[in-house]
Amino acid sequence: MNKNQLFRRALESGTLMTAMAAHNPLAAKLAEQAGFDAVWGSGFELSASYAVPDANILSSGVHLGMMRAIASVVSVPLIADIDTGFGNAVNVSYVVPQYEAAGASAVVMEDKTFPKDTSLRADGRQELVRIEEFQGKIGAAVDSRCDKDFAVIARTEALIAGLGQVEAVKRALAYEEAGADAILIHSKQKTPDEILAFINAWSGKIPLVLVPTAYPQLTEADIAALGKVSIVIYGNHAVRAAVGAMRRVFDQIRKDGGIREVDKTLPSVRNIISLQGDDAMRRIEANYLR
Ligand code: SPV
Ligand code: MG
Repeated sequence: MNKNQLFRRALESGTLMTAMAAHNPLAAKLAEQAGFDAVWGSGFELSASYAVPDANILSSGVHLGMMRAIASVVSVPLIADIDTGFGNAVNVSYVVPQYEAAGASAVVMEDKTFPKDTSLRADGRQELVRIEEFQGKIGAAVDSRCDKDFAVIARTEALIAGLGQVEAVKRALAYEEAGADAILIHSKQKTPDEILAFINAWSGKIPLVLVPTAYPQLTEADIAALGKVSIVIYGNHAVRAAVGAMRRVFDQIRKDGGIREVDKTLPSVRNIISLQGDDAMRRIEANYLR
């Protein structure tokens, strides 16, 4: 089975998949080694790694290039975060095949206006496009994919925009009707109540996807028990872990006036060389360098 078939089968199996965010191939490799089922090609993380806001400041080409680099080093499926699809349905028709060709197994597209503002920021500027317009964008995504196993996940930001449950459910059902393979329902409430109410009200046939950053108390066991969720995405834990670790080490080196103390706390250079794929290069060397 190829990655797309694997992802499609898992999506439809009713079991919970876990996806860890990555902003570069190294993070994706570490996520795979840790046992996550998939990699989340997070726009938030990539923006953070460029130190710019998650607001379509980076071009689709920058994100696409990173997705290609990530997909080329991991064997688990990659779910690419294409934000709003970089424009209207015409833009979506052009970018979706590019993400497919880059090695992603799915895209997640959200129903906000382009350019977007990031979802979890307090007082973010959250404006949604009309339901019909987003249905057209889903149709464009579905019809422009080459492989029917490549998944199109529609994301509604109705709860993020404060529009309430009725609007969120109405949008999600409309997106299912338009051909989406799953619905990502996002919330920034500090408790899971809002998400649990949505899941309870969900009468669609396609599975749900959650990003529990704001309500971390909801565990994988809790989510699996709900029965309607097929993917849990950990949206920004790679970049937050990296920021925390770098800060600690950099501060320690400044405090100590050198690297003697931190050196023993860090992964070895040998470990990094191994993550670079050194074994594969040595095999090529042995076979072909003459
Ligand atoms: C991302 O990781 O880019 C996401 C999830 O879209 S969030 O940042 O929570 O909107
Ligand atoms: Mg995003």
